[in-house]
Amino acid sequence: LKRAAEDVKTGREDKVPWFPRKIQDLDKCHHLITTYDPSLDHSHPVSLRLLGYCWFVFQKETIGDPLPRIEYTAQETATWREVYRKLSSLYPTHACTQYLDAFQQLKKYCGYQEDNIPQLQDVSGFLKERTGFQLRPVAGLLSAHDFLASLAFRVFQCTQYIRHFSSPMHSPEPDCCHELLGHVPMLANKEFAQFSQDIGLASLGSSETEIEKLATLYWFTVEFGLCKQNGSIRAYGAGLLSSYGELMYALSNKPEYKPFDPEVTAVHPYQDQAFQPVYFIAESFEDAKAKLQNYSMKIKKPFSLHYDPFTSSVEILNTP
Ligand code: NLE
Ligand code: FE2
Repeated sequence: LKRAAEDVKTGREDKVPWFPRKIQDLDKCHHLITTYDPSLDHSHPVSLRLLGYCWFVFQKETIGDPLPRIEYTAQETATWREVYRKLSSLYPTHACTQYLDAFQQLKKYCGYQEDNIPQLQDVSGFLKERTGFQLRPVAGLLSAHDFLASLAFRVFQCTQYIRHFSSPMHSPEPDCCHELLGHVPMLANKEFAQFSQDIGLASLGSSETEIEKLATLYWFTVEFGLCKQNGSIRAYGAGLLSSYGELMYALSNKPEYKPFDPEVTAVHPYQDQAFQPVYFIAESFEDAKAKLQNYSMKIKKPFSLHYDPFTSSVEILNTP
């Protein structure tokens, strides 16, 4: 059977590099660049216990499995409380309306409150109903390649451990505060979900150079994006919405601002250890989405892709 299938493969197929074509293929895409090793990072140690657990789960996890429920310690919950309280006080004036709407819903349906760290399983179920996004636990930094590929299937890879209590207001690494307070509310928005998936789809079968540019686009939008809203500027980037320090800074008029333009944004240098030196402002999600689609169409690939939401798979079209 295997031989027969290979014989059927034409020369055309060979031009298409391997990438996940269906959601289950994501189980083959988790090349961690680094497992976050708290013993090597004394400024931001995270709980070893949780990290070890995530790592274990991650190795076994397959798409569709229920996500592990974590019993957080009193100290971890206290860290969450501090982060949650401080950030909630800023959201009404700093977060975009799409974020604020979703945040209300998450309080109502997913246990978002200061004394409770929401469980990924509950949040994943909520997102699935709103936008079809689902969460998957991950133990460290994934390659941009794998991370972006999962977005193509509306799968968002999430850490489950929490930042160290000594630095609640900013963390250079993702942690569950970042995922739950930064990413999740935005992923509940249809327009934004589509924008995120579009970055993922653009990455499938692209060269490493193109993927690096898409990762940079992702960085300045999904992580650190600002947008115009009723005459003012608001944050929609998760890295801002999960960091009290940077959220204030980003809207303080001190940093440099540039209009979101994929061609420019994709090649702008970025750094991940301190606040961003520049932020890109989108006119609206509609506009950002259209600009990104236009940008993606120009990425040279010997085929085009169509995502089929019924089967959660991509179809390859127009191979020469
Ligand atoms: N700086 C963000 C925070 O403190 O939550 C995390 C950014 C991860 C890319
Ligand atoms: Fe993130």
